[in-house]
Amino acid sequence: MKKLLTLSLALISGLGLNSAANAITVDGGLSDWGLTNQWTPSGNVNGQGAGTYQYNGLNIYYTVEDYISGNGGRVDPGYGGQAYDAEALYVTWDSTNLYIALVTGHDPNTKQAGGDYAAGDFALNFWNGTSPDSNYEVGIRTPHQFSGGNPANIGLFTTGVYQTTNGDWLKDPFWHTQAVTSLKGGLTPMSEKATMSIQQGPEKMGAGSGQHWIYEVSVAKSVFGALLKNNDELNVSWTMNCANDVITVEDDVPVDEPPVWALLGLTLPAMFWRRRRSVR
Ligand SMILES: [Ca+2]
Ligand SMILES: [Ca+2]
Ligand SMILES: [Ca+2]
Repeated sequence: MKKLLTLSLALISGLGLNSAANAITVDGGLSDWGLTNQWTPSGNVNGQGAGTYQYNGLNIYYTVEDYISGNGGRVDPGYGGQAYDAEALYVTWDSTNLYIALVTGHDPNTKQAGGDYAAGDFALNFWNGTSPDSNYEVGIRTPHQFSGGNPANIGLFTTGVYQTTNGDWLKDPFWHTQAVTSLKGGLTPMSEKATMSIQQGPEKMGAGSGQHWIYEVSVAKSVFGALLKNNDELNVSWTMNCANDVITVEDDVPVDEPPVWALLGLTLPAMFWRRRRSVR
């Protein structure tokens, strides 16, 4: 009897922790995604691939497209090698937030000048059915603050979230893809902001090494409103303003579930009662 009670309490507190704790901290580090210097907790998926893994109670979707070397620096559809490599994109939800993590070889402080192209913004496409539509409903702005010589895109920021139509986006200027790059200027952000941390990442990530930068983002789930009710899928995309390398990750839109406490309230007493009876 006492053992059972202890077990039940352990189960309750364990589940409670998983559902309530902020499993992701927006700090530009990926240990909370289960990543050190490999692309998934279990390995490097060959530097290429898409899928899902579980970590710390989170269901994480990923896409990895790591350019290593050769091929004239082609990062698909454009060129530029490591400096224009969008390497991996991760997305997950907890009970309150959407989280995004990006690994790229593109320096967040790259200025748009002399043939160099600045970082784009995060583009969110909600959709239904078997293949994505090409309408981007939400954008999250990267900081793009280039005051003096300061590395102003490195740090912790609160940044604008925008409800968008495709007309609010700049498009791939060179490669004839449907990709969107940056939000246009002069748009009005929603009242709720996103939190974004941009930091230099590990020298070695996956099979490749060199400079890596991490973008880590959180946005309150409540921002998306009816988009969550009306859609099953979410594609998150990111690229630079030249769209030399576009990366996209596909995720399920979370369905509203009854809280864990309500589920436990219904099932635990029943389990407990049955076990007691069978012991006698
Ligand atoms: Ca983190
Ligand atoms: Ca790539
Ligand atoms: Ca859409």
